[in-house]
Amino acid sequence: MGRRLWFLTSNEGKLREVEHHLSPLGWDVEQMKVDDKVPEVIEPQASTLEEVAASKLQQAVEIFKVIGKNEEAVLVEDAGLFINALSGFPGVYSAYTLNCIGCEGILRLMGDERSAHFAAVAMLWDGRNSHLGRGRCDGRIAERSTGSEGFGFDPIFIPDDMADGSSSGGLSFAALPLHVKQRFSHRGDALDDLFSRLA
Ligand code: ITT
Repeated sequence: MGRRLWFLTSNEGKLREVEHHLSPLGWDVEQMKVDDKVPEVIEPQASTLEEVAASKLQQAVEIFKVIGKNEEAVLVEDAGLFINALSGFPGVYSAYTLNCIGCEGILRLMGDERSAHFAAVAMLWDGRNSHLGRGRCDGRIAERSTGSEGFGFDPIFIPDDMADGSSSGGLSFAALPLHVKQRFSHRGDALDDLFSRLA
């Protein structure tokens, strides 16, 4: 049995990807719940993913303190889609934007210039200290929505080919199986950055 890691997230897609990435490294990832419910987190109005992640982590640790679990390991993550032609929008407002206008709304805002990136900040409380990892995936906004895997903006994001030769073959994240998305993903990258600092 691995070491337990509580992940505070309400997003089942993120949960699946984090489990997939960390279980081979010996972590038992469990969604953080209190009384069978994911605790509600207040996301601050902030201009960076780092600030949002730090606030989520602080709230997670506070909740664990109240129930006497503050020596356990807790993970949070904040991510966003940054579109160059829209000056980085939706960025830290990605969750709100997805709820309001969805992938189709983003497609309607796009012109010829379609470059974009996903970024993620993962933060871990190891029971004593906090640690941070950053990840990024460059790519472009597709002409239309495709694929049924993944979540969020996956149907409209096509990752660039990587330096190691990996290519999505022009497919969106939502058209790739989870283990292939993880090779490109900002989330996998942020987790690798974070856990390499712990090693
Ligand atoms: P938490 O409970 O973990 O905060 P969330 O869905 O609110 O879950 P964020 O605050 O990090 O997550 O919001 C990021 C938004 O960007 C959200 O709408 C996601 O669907 C989207 N997003 C983040 N990573 C993504 C990915 O890998 N693929 C597609 N969309 C992604």
